[in-house]
Amino acid sequence: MANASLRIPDLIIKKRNGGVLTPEEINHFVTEVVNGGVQECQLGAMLMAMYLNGLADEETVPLTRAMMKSGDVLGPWPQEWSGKVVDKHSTGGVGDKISLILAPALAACGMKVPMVSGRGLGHTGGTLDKLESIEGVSVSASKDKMQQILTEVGCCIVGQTEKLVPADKKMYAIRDVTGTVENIGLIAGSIISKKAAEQLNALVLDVKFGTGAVMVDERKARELANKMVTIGNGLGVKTVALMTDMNNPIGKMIGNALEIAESLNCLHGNGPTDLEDLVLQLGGQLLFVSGNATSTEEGQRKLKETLTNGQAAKKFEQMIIAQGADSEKAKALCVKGSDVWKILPRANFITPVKSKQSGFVNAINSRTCAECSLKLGAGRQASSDQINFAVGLEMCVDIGTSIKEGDDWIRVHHDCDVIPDDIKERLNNAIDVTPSPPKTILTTRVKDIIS
Ligand code: IUR
Repeated sequence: MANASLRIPDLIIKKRNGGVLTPEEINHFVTEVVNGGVQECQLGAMLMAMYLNGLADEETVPLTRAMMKSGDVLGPWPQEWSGKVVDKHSTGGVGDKISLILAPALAACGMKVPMVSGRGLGHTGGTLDKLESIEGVSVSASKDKMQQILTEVGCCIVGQTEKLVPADKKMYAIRDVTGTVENIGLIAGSIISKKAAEQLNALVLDVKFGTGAVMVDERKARELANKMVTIGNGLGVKTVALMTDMNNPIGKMIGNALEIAESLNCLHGNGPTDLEDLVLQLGGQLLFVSGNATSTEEGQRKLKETLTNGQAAKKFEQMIIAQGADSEKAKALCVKGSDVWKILPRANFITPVKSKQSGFVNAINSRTCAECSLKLGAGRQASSDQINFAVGLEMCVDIGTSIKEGDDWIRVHHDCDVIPDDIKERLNNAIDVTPSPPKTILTTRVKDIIS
């Protein structure tokens, strides 16, 4: 309810002067943002005051709660799902297809995963775009439809509706044009409000740092992770964050259909080790913190079993059918050993790029790979851009692989006749080959766990 005694200009002045807004003041402000009682210039001024003076935890928790309550929330979920409604959020990385594997694997463990996901914009790809590379799959679903899929299958991956967290939509649009995006409290509030609106019991956050991450700097990423964990727990969602290394792309594939193909391999227990490790580590934490495993190790074992016994792949098949895929095609796609390229879109040309040096692969610049993939058409530079689902990159080497001059190190899947020179040039520079093997090769991307 609007509180007539609180004037918007007074709240802006209080924050501008370094004051700490009360939950009532924050509630009033957010309510008025959605009701049209705050002018855009006032919202811009408040966001700048928040950006410059920072937000205390006493402010971020009520701010996030008010944002979450600004529109529809999912649920209430059936009583028998209590303790089982879980989700994961990633801050975005290159080749990040974790959701496509983790959601079905969790569903196969009896969890309910109402995953509201995003589209790609900029250098990282979006889970929704990847799913849409499967013909017929729709990523829009009403609340009722989501509940039906969760009842029948256990997981769905869909986009945000207009009604879910409308305050974030308004605030983000103004942050984008007022230089106030990069504030930890505002970013954390924006992310957690959307996840909390799913009415989760537990949430695991994959907070990435390194060349391919949105937040390159590890210290900043850690600050964001801590803030999100505080807010999530403050809203009653058991929240844990994993700090993960994003200096090299995840798995071997970058691009929409290519990442679906790699996800299916992983769902059948044949994924690249770094990809499977991250799925198991994130999911193991989630099963543990939600009380569905006695330890993270037990959680990991349960999930691993679903990848080897075919249950996770079956859940993926059921999920895409429930979201609109043709059932015969879905079955043909998801059966173990399937030729997925009979179903998925394939690029017209596959051209290898050769190493210019002999030695050992020391690093692969994930940001450069992502930007090249984007330029081939796998992502969008503006939100209205059309995506080419078939194009992308397929890496032939791992960190530490011994390589000779002239060996293929990456294959470019493209629809243009020849790979543009600038992409070739950039890919030539994306691989770092050294005379001796790297001193350390990461056995896991997980650097730290914050709970
Ligand atoms: N993703 C979000 O959901 N919100 C934000 O503010 C940013 C990324 I930056």
